[in-house]
Amino acid sequence: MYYYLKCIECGAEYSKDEVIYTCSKCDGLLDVIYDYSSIELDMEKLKTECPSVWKYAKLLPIEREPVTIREGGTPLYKCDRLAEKIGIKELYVKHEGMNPTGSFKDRGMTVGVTKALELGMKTVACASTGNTSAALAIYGAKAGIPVIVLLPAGKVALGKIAQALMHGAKVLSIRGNFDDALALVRTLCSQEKIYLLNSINPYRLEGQKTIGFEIADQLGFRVPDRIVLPVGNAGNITAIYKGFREFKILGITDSLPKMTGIQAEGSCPIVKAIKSGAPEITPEDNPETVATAIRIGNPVNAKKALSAIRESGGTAESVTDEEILEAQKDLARLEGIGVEPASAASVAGLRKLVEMGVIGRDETVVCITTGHLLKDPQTVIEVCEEPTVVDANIESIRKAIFGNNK
Ligand code: AN7
Repeated sequence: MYYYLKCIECGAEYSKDEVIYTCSKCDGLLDVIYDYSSIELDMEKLKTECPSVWKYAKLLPIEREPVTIREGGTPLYKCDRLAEKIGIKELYVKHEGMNPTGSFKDRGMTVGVTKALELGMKTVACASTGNTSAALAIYGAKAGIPVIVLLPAGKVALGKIAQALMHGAKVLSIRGNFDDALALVRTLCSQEKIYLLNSINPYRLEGQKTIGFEIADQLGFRVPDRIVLPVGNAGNITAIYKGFREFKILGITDSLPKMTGIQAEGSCPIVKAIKSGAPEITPEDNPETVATAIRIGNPVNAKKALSAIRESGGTAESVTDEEILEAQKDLARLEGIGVEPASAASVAGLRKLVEMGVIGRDETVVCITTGHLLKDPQTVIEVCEEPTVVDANIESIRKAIFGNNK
């Protein structure tokens, strides 16, 4: 398969055999470039096979047997009760929490870890707000190679740390935030023969673009008007847009969705850049939010994400922690969809943008819920009522359920 890497800033090109993350001339972000005219898809298979990351292997930059634990193929739920509450006609939720490790990061890691093996790299590393480290730990374990993860101390949800530890990663809790951890792991990977698997690595995003493929696929090769998703490092919004663009280039679909990114109010450099029209983001030094997954002040993929949002006619909006937690309950109680706080930002953002009149009530919208409820049990304990403790007899049970009058 023919493809190469190209700098989005200066256009410099790099061979697929190079271990490189950003342009060595100008430090710009790299994109994976294909010759689409040489890609032949089996349309019969595309229309009949169940969605999964590797269903779309002809559009992925991998030649060897993949390191896979069956990622992708997550459900796209039609959410009529939630749609009614928000006041829009057609709402779907793509629940990425149903991936093997409970987040969308598995899509990037099945491709990224396979690429590490292809390049002959024998150790992999990342910085993470949690989910990336969980996914890397698991795919590294499956591949049989050592994994190093750098986490911001005290700011990673319990379920994610549990995964990184149990699957055998070397877990370093650093006294600093995610942005500090990312800078450090980039230095480490430049000094040692360790493969960097944060989303600055363009191959990660190739795996994640399959979310776009799957949404079109699951809607019968129809494209929704809009995709709404949480934004942290801004890789996923970039990747999903690329997926939709590729399906359009290949003639499988005929339009593009408006890419709409949601950030937490205390951590929203992309939103500020979109609202001010600035060409670049201004990093935030002390990002803070209950949605620790997206507690990121200096998103590395900002340049790509700003283009995706602007080019598609989308937008970006911020939401408060309270709005996030309310949306988390709505997803859970109206639709049976259990998500971690960052994921609920998508629905909180949709509600706000509908109320503001920015999103039309007749639009077909897909919200991406990026991570599973069980990733962050601690926040659940803090925001839900405690269990009622009762004596082990039927009278006490009845009293607890019905009160005194029954
Ligand atoms: C649940 O794990 O950055 O905008 O280190 O875990 O592509 O960064 C997590 C990000 C949204 C944001 N929702 O996606 C990490 C990390 C959840 C996440 C995002 C993350 P990007």
